[in-house]
Parts: sequence; structure tokens; C-alpha cells
Amino acid sequence: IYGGIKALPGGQPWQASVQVRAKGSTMHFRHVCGGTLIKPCWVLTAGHCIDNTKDFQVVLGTIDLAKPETSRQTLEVVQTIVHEQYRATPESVYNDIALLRLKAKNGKCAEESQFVKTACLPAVDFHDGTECSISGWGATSESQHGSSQLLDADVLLISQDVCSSIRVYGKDIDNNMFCAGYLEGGVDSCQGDSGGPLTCVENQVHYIYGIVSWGDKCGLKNKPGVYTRVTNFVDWINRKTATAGV
Ligand code: 4AZ
Repeated sequence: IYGGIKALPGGQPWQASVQVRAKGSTMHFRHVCGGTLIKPCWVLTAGHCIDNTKDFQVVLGTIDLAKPETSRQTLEVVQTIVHEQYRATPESVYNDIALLRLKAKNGKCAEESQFVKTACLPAVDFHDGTECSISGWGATSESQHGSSQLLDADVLLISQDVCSSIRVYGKDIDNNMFCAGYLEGGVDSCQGDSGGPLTCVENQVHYIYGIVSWGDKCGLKNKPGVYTRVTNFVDWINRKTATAGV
């Protein structure tokens, strides 16, 4: 997160670290993307995060990836589902959404705690200008390599007209994407935050409204972050997660 601050323990309890097995290793995994816990056995992430030749695990309830933490839950991924119309071009990334099914241990996947909770799927659209929250371990203004501490930031939802205007992203934006951030730059998601949550709150309920997807670098003027519009994929998510309980 570019221009963010340290997240509070339990402040983003749906945040997942999506990790891939280091080549040849049985033990070692490295963070590649963010994700969002939406059901005890399901994490939502970006399609561009998934390489089906790799082994994935998900870490929940973590703030500092570099330190031991008793709040942490590590779960194997038994299935990856990338959207059938996912497509990346040099200019844009379409239908950038994927699901990870977690492996149950002793009959349970994620266990709810102060540090691990699900985010709700959105039922309605939020208005332009709504202040929402992004979080992740991705690149910062100080470090291209990201932060071992989870960071978060507030961003504003930007209208589709502005997002698809020539000075912003023009025709590279479709209705399954939206922009959020600040046209003046300075606060943004960045490389390594991909797949992670943009959540918006209504009546004290936290909704997973966007998935960190792409953008022109990070924190640049007139180049806000681009997010997958989760409301357009709620039926897809419900269909894909219906056939495997919790
Ligand atoms: C990336 O490379 C990336 N500023 C993610 C988010 C943004 C730009 C790039 C948005 O994964």
C-alpha cells in the first residue's frame, strides 16, 4: 500500500495472504497476493494471482508476515477457480477474479476469532465519493519489495465517467472495473496488494466491494487504482461456492 499506515491487529480480519510454494521446498511459501475471506472455506482473490502450476496456501489472522503470531491460521488451498472470462492484455485485465477453496482440518477451515472474520458480499452499489478501505503487504512509497507489516489506507470511489476519461484510463476500463483513490495521487494500492480487499462499510457491516486489480504504477496523479467490481460477480461467486458447503 502506497501512502498507507500500519493496520491495527484485528482491524482487517478478512485479509488473507495468498502464498505460493517456493520451488522444490516442502516448507517454504512466499506471499504473492492478497485475498479476502468470504466464507470459512473460501478466499476471493484476483485471477491474475493464480498460476495453476503452483501450490498455494492462505494465511489468515496475520499482521506481520516476518514474525511468529499466535493469531495466525495457515490453510492449504485444495482448489483454484479463475473466472472463465478472465483475460489480461498489455493494456488491461478483464474479469480479474478467482476463488480459492481452503482445506478443512478437523472438519473446519477458517475458525472465526478476533483476528479472523469473513467480509460480506455486497448487495448494492456504493456511491461515488464513498470512503472505503484498502489493505495489503504490497509495495510502499519506501519499498518496492513491500511491507512485512500489513498496511491500510482510505480511498474514495471514483465515478466511471472520470475513470474512463481520456486523462485517466480511457477505453481500458469496462463496467466490471472501477477506480478508487485520489486523482492528485499519493495513496494507492500497489504491486503485492493485488487480489486483496477494498471494503466499504454500511450500517457497521463490511462489504468486499473491490479486488485490487491493476493500475499505472502506484500513487501517480490521474492514475488511481483499478479494482474488480465485485457486485457484478456475486452470482458467479455464489454459484461457484455453493457446491462445497461453508
Ligand atoms: C500490480 O502490479 C499493481 N496502483 C497493483 C495495483 C496497482 C498497480 C499495480 C494500482 O500488481
